[in-house]
Amino acid sequence: MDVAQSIGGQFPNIPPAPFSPSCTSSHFSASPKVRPYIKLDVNQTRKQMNEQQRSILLHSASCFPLPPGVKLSYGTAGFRADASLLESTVFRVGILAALRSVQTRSVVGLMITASHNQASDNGVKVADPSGGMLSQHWEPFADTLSNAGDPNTLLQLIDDFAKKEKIPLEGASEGEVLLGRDTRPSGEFLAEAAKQGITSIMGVNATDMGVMTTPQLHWMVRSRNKGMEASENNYYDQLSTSFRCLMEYIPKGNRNFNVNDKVIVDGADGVGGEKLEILKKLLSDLSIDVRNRGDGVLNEGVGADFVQKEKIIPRSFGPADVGFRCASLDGDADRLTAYANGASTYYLKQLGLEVVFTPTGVKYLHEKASEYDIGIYFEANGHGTILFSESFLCWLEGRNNELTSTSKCSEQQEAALRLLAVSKLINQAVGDSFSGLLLVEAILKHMGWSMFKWNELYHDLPSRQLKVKVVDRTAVITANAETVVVRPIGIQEAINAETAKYPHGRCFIRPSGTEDVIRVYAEAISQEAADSLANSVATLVDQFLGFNTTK
Ligand code: 16G
Ligand code: MG
Repeated sequence: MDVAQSIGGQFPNIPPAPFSPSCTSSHFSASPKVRPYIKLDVNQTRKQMNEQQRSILLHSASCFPLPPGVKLSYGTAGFRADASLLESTVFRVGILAALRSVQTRSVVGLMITASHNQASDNGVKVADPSGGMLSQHWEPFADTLSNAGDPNTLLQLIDDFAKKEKIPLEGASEGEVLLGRDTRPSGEFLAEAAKQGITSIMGVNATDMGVMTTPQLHWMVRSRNKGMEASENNYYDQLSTSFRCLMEYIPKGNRNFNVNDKVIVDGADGVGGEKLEILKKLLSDLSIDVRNRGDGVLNEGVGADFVQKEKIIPRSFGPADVGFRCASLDGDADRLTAYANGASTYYLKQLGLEVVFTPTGVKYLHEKASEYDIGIYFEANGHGTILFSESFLCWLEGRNNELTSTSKCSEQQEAALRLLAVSKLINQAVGDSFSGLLLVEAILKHMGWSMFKWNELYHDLPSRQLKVKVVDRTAVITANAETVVVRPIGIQEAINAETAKYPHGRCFIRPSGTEDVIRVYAEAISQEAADSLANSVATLVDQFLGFNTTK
């Protein structure tokens, strides 16, 4: 079943397509022109439209040459690099997103962000019609397309791929790509390149949604394809309404228990801070103090990644905040400060829950979680969400209707209503720091737990994460959801021997999907032991693969 069918997608109402962009500089205007009507017989039309398509592509591609020496890969979550190198890549991803929209006859998303990376970087990724990440079988095409050396090669690649994937490019197709970007200064000119790429495929429209969080864009794509209202205000409305509903159903005994209604949020000086300012105005039961709203440098000494990796409080937080609940978002607001390591796995297993591992990356977790009625996924770095299957939600709606007629306002019905509200509060398309934050607040209130009580459920194991520069990170091949290294031969045995020296020690290495490094992660019984294990294994990595600098 293709994606459009599986989500019951409805084809959007699409305005006239732009036609034949002309370029005078690399940033040209995207004002749509109406396609002229040419009256020919069917075969002639097909040929004529193909030629139009070819010439549009050749012409626009010549405006976005690949900078010499640049070779990028789609990676774990799209392309990322210094923004000055990305214009051509973003243009090509625009083409790819348009082709995906034509193929699936659905709305697709294109997000320009480099998340937690430094402000001078940027990146681009595609949201599939389901609202999730781009289908993995399109990733090799993303790589070859973005690295095509000249317009003719690019055209040939598109032609071959369109044939293989049965994407109709005769000009009679329609499509729409929603375009979002974070607050990086380079976002605006890269969005122009994306528009040119999108509109280079005839019949496809680029809808610029402006500055938004990554989860907002994914949510909009999903909602549009489900035929639901999908504006930014609809998003705030859904989150605030479901949060209010959860507040209404707090068990009576716990209503006044959690005295402190304030939470302080570090917005990473990115898009999350400014958008949270809008959302918070709609929430009456919670007071959110947003810091690092964009007045400092994005991700510099702030944000979820900084807090998790450096284990330091972010800028603008100090002794006066001790005792308050605090949270950090990342640069595009799809992460909420770290909440998982080996100790949480152990705790969940003790509760009798099934715990499954996947390789690193939202796309793998999301896919696995969608196999369950309720699948909760999370990464140690703060990505995660909860997925409810369509069939479970359908059953729950039915159960709720049944209870309305037999036992309205019973505890059972309140439980059903709560679950339904959770399924609307938590972003079903992708991990979302806003919905994660609000759900945590609702659960603490529901349970009548203070932050201290919550913190006492289990104790995180001390851990350390390091990165090591190596000659070629692709030389590291892992298996079993990245828990075992199979290449280079001998390194896993050396890691095992080192780890065995530490009580409760665990250590994994893997090539990063976003940086040219090998990541080393270690856990042990004390911070000193975790640091020491991580350092020893980093030395091993350097000996096996590196420049041998850590002697
Ligand atoms: C990206 C991924 C994230 C993964 C991280 C690993 C998405 C939206 N994000 O941020 O899931 O944990 O890369 O990066 O897919 P690393 O391989 O450099 O550690
Ligand atoms: Mg992010």
